Amino acid sequence: MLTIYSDDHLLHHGAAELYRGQLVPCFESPARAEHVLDAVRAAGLGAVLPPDQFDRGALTRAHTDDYVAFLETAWDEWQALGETGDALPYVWPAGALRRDVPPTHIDGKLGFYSIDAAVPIMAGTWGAVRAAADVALTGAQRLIDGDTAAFALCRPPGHHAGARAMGGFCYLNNAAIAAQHLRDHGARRVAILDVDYHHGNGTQSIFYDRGDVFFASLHGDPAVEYPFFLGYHDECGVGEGTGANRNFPLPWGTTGPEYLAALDLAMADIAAFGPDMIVVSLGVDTFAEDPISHFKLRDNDFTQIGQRIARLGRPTLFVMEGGYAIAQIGTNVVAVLTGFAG
Ligand code: SP5
Ligand code: ZN
Repeated sequence: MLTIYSDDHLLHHGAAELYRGQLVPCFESPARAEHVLDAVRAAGLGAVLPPDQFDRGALTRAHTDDYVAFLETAWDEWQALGETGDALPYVWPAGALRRDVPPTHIDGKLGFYSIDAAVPIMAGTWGAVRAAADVALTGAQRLIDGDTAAFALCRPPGHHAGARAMGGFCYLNNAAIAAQHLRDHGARRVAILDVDYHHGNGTQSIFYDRGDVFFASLHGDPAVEYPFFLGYHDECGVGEGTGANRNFPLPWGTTGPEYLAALDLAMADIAAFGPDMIVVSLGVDTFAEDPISHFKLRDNDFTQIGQRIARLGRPTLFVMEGGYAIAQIGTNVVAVLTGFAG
């Protein structure tokens, strides 16, 4: 299986995020992608290629133009204040506050265009984010050109980013941008399977009213887990998207067999939908030793996830999302990919 990868992710290296009243070191680090790349090479998975560059228009098929413009200029606006540390939001238009008037000051924009404070912006963030989207788009293009599978080694991840909001370490929604690219270039129906530990709130919201892109997610129950405010079982889609969204919230402590039983249900839904192509939001923060998560999956479980996805028999793009057990992130990702490749 081909892997798409760009060194430009190194440009993004957040210092801290707000958690339980403290600024704590970012779990989402450059070392994550380096470990995955090392494991891909060690396993002899296949060629590793740099991404092609895609037009900005491919980004605004999944995000609003004003949001992309915000990401493009946020660091310059922050720096113009004389700040040298990472830009972070601190106030949000929640509750009865107005969302209809975009602020002009960068402090207001940071909150207007985010759902949380786990999204530091520094000098290289936009370059890294843009490259990650190109990595996903290049993988999608390979499927269009006839490859049966590709691995987009994206960093930063994307599935918490909505059409006009960053959050949860995510800025552009790489999986959503790739899925839309598949739709725009030949696939009539696309299914996105999100196996990251956290609910893919951004991806769900982008396609929630769409009948042509099915979204299924297995994740920690939002009653007790980030992102808390989306990802429940009763979220089934709206309008033309009714029936094209499926959530499987699972309790803390979920084991491999329990997880795989839920995955079989998601697989049946995807098969019934009848997609031409599949996008997998591949997070391995379901791992038993993940430092911020509470599932109990082991390496053999990851292999079985890959095997089950392969049974759908459709061209499949894997897009890297979360996973914070640095020492094992590579072997867990490669277990899914080699399980798929057989
Ligand atoms: C892509 C992805 O996996 N994003 C996850 C975002 C999770 N943000 C909330 C993390 C809460 C951190 N908890 C740290 C606990 C350490 N004891
Ligand atoms: Zn996650």
